[in-house]
Amino acid sequence: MIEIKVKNSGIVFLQHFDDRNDGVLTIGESERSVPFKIQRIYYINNLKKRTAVRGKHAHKKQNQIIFCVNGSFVLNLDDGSKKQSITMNNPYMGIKLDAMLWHEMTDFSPDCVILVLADDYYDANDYIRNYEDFLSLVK
Ligand code: T46
Repeated sequence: MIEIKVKNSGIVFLQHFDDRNDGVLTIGESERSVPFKIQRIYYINNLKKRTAVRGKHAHKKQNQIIFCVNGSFVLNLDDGSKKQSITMNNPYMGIKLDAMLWHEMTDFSPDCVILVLADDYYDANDYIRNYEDFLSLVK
């Protein structure tokens, strides 16, 4: 069981039904198992290079939950004081990326599929992409 050590994060588990050889059905409900109203979803696939790096930013206001629905990757979290790396390989477990949490995704398996649920529409101004700016804002 993973213990979240950084601030502005947490774990969400999704209910799922295992039909054995017929597959697994997984459910997330807005404002129920997903602790906000879902305004946007996006997914990332075709991660051909294990050495790819994604993320490297924090959000000013937006809250999200990130899942690895297939394969694996490493989620690197940094709240400005503590850092934590989580191997994402459980499709039923989401990690909360609340506002003001620096996150980077690395070490992608070729079959990795990432799903993200967000509580707002895309807004380029919500991103903090400079790490020094993040450190001064998070204090
Ligand atoms: C995050 C991590 C986990 C849009 O136009 N609309 C969108 O909703 C998103 C998510 C992205 N974009 C555009 C912006 C960029 O031109 O897609 C391009 C790639 O986005 P970015 O470089 O931000 O991708 P990642 O993987 O570094 O970050 C993404 C999310 O953007 C970010 O919010 O928290 O996944």
